[in-house]
Amino acid sequence: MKMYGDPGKRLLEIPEQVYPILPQPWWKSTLNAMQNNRLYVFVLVILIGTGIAIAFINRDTAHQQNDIITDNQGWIILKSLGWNTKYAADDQNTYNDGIQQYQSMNNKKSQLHENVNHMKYHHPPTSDDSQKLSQRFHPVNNHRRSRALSQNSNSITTTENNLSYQTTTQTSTSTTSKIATTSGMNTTTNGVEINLTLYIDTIYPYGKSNKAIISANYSFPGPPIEAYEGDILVIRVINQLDVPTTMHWHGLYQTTTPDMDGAVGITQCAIPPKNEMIYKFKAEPAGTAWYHGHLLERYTDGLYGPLIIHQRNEPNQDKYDSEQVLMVADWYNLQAHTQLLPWYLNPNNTDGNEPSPDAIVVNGKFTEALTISVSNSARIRFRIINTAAFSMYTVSIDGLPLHIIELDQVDTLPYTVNSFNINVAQRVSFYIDLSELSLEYTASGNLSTSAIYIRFQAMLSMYPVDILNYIPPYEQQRYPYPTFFNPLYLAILSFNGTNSTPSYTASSTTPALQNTVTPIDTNILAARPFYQNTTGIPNATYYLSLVIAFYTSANGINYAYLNNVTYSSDANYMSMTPAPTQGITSDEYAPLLYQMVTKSNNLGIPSPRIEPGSSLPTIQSDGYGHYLVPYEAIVDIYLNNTDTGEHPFHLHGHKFWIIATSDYPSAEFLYAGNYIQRDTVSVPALGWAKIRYVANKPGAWLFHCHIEWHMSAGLALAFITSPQQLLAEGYTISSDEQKLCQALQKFNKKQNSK
Ligand SMILES: [Cu+2]
Repeated sequence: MKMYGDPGKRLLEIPEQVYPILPQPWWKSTLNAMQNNRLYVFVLVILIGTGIAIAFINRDTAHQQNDIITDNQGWIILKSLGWNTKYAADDQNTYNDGIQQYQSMNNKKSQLHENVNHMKYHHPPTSDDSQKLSQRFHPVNNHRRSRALSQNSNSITTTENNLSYQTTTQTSTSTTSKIATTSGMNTTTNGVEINLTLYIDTIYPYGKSNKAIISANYSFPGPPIEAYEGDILVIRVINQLDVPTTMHWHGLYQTTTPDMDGAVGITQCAIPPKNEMIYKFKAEPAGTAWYHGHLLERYTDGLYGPLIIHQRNEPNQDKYDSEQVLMVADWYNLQAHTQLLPWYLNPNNTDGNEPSPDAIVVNGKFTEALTISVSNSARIRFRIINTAAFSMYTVSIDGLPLHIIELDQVDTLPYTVNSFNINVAQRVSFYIDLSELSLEYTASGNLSTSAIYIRFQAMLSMYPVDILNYIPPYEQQRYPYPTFFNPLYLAILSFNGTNSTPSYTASSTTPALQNTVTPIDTNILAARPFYQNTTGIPNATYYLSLVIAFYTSANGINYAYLNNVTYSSDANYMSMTPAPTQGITSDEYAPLLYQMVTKSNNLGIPSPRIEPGSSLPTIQSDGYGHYLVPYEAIVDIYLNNTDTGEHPFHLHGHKFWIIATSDYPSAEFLYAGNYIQRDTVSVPALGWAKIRYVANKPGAWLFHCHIEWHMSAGLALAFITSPQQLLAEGYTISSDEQKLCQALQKFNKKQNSK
């Protein structure tokens, strides 16, 4: 794909095999079929006719220039990528299903262009809007804050980027001038505004399973979004589902835009069907981020995609020539929210067993269906994103050392490993150099091969059952793809440019490599930050100890608890405990962030106080999972895990230092003053993790286990950071945000009266 406004220059190499671009694969399949059966000529004629008709309909509503498609309002629609055709072409019924799906999808798409014009909240940002947003961003405040921060932390913040809101190019509604605007990124170091559209709708790429995938722009996974650090992303999320949804931008700071975080119930109301929300935020920090639905279990059913933020000078740029994103995830044959969750949170599920995944997918493809074709001297940066609902994986490539250079949007010095673990929501970048390939894996070596396996090995210790010999009680049907879970996923790296497959059989264990290590821990604490911190990290000023536990509640359901509180949110349809009657409450139509404004003096959360166990004041909660954090508090959090599973905890809007874990306690002393920062920490089973973060952003920030099932079981809390500072910075609830809540209320009322 091409970078917007930078035609011809490929920043991110995504081979067609990984993200086949429709409709070419269908034509190919049809042509192949034609050779076998003349009946298909008839089908082809119908298809071409339909295609011409659709093209004609689209002619006036969609403008196409090179790779960039815009709608009739000038919004960029990212191309549909990532469609899987392998299984659809495998048998006749599935193939025919697929053609029908594709046709109805195209019809739907052409209708969309008309529908959006009549939407209540449809409006591309006008120059007036940009001005209003600039005022709300308070660049002067940022300037002060980032200077203050740079003295006591190793956050990499440049003041010139914070000021870029003032220089943001005004958006125009004309298509031609929009493209001209984005091309400005070549000539200026200030961020530019990138306007994108994501249609959220269901697709059925695997015909026989009847599994509806929630897609962004009719793509699974969603299309890659790319920007340079400091750019302003303006992303219009249009909900074409028949249920509400939101979008969370995982790993983004959201400095001065706490309302753009996408966490339903925390920072916004859900977007009801046939409504939209325009997210506007700065692309920072640089690195591998991702976007995903943040309501119910939407992302388990496919709603996720990569969000890559480049730097104009990448620290390890001289080590690689091209890039490749790999999103690894659990595949479930059944719908997450309507079918799996009712089974999971149920008195009959006494052990609280999580639903077992049916397969592993990488970039939407099943094992051995994904081939990456390169030259035999390629140097590639892989960006691995674990987008699974449940599983963690060990990643390796046969015969190649992996040089890790990024963890969760933090650049590291190259750290060479044989393999590494990645837990849910974590990201790891590494580069490979094919000139380092072990001799036996080359064409002239023992194996005489010109392709090798990229391996994702699911860690079996995560699963509560013997997953290899287990049929979940809710599985009633066999599907054309593996119903029995195969823990070893193989992608193919072909290095003679002909899509060849490996000439050898993959062993069940990672082949040993000389001169490499295997990291001690899942968080890879031994990797060293690229930007060495000479002044150390700030001392903690506050303390919080959190005990992770799972146990059966009075209603017989196995819930998750942080300090004996299972997080309950009406907005997320998690309503196990009675909501508080005063103070900050769970309100579907008034997210926590809005309540910080409307009742800032009446939140009902005590201030920090000294408690046994620490000389530092302990952060307090209201007993419902809302924790009040003073502005610029430096908080040490101890996570004590009483559960037998490893839990990936994610903090929205912030990075934190990982000081040590029970898997690597000596890290605290070995790396004193220069700990690695991440935004997701894997807390070892029956172990602990110690992290530290600076509460430098007023707002409501979710802190939760990223295993989707555990989140639904209540393993979450919200940090309420300084309502006073939020007001002092001039934050107000916009009229669009209020309208969205009203629209949701209206939608729910209509649903309830049905
Ligand atoms: Cu968990």
